Amino acid sequence: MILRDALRVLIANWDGSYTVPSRTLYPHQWSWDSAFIAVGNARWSPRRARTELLSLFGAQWRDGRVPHIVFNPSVPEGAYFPGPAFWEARSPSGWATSGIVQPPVHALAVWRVHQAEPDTAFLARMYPRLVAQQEFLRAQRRGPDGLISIVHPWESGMDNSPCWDLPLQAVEPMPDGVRRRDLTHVSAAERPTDRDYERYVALARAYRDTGYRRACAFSVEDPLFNAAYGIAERTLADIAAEIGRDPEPHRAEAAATTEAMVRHLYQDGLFHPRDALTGCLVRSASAAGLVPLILPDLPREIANALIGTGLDLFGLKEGVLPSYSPAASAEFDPVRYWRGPSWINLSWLVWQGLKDRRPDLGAALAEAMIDLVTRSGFREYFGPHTLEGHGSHDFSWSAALILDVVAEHGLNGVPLTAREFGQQARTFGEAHHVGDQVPA
Ligand code: 2M8
Repeated sequence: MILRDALRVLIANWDGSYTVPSRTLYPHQWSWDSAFIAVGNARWSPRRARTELLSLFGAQWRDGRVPHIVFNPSVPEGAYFPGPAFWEARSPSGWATSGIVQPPVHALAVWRVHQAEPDTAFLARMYPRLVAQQEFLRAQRRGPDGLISIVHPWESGMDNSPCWDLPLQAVEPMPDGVRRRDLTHVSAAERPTDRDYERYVALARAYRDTGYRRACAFSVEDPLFNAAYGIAERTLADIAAEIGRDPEPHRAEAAATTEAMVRHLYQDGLFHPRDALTGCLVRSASAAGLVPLILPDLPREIANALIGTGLDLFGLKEGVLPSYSPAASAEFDPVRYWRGPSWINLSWLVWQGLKDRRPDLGAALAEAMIDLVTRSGFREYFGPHTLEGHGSHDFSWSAALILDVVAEHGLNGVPLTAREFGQQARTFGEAHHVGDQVPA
């Protein structure tokens, strides 16, 4: 049932060459959403997963950046704000895009797709694009300590995490307010405040006005983003080896990133963001600080300390992972967007780092993710205590990543063989197939 429901969401949100995160709230292609969606689609339609990634990278800029939104020209400007008229950006291939990026989890997705159905031609096609994506970050975002900065909260993917409250104070809000579209679809109590939006838009406009070249009033080294950058290098080493390229430089870069993160972002059992403009650590209690568990070369004592914090501050034993610790009662909000609710993608990232180090806790997290969607459907996020769904309905990465969790962890404690899973999924998928347009 859960498999069929997940597939139904993914099929309904498919637009021919990519998947919209949500038909209502997010009617275009989003960068890290497409990576997570490809991880799930790899389990039943690797071809569709490859198409999703190729179509995203079809809008890559000449400088290597992969824009965080690729706009569908047939969706009206007013359907999403800020839309193409605001960003005024176009990829060399002619797509209207935004000018900012999101965490580079795409190499991981490419590798998962290849593992599901080996295809070295696909790897060879993606490799230079993934390398260019990393080179953009090194060229334009790397600071003297070897860490990558984000220049907008939207680049973190965890848009209104309490981590950004302090750094955002340096941003002057838009004086005349902004015309939001999100509140047409979701209750205001579950979305960022108007004041936050006024700052997001002012900051995006300022960055746009530099030609998308220079950081403005916000520049932060985020642990999730840097962990994604590090695991991308580690995965690029595997991809390089598979297609006869040299994996060593990627391994070295991954190791250097882990080391820089431990030296500069780690404190008292958790990774924290650092404000690159002031040099100050932004002490916080965000679950983003647990994501470096994904880095295989993280020193064992640091990994153990992170797991200890996961147990103490994030209730890891119970499984449901809040995006921000309820113990930080002044900032924690159980229903508002990235300020506390549980998200499937964040839980999945932490699960990746946990399942080999602590299989018991990994299993609890997997069960909790399955339980959340079984009770409340494929919602965008969930109350970590009530388990109620919030944000948009039929949300793509919640559906996709659950396919991946079920394929690996099984259902109701019963492991599904790859064959059983594939059969169930394919039978339903083929019956509801819509045409894929493979990008050139
Ligand atoms: C949310 O972000 C967009 C802006 O990019 C928004 O609120 O309008 C975030 O949850 C982000 O991580 C996600 O990629 C995007 C689409 O699902 O929605």
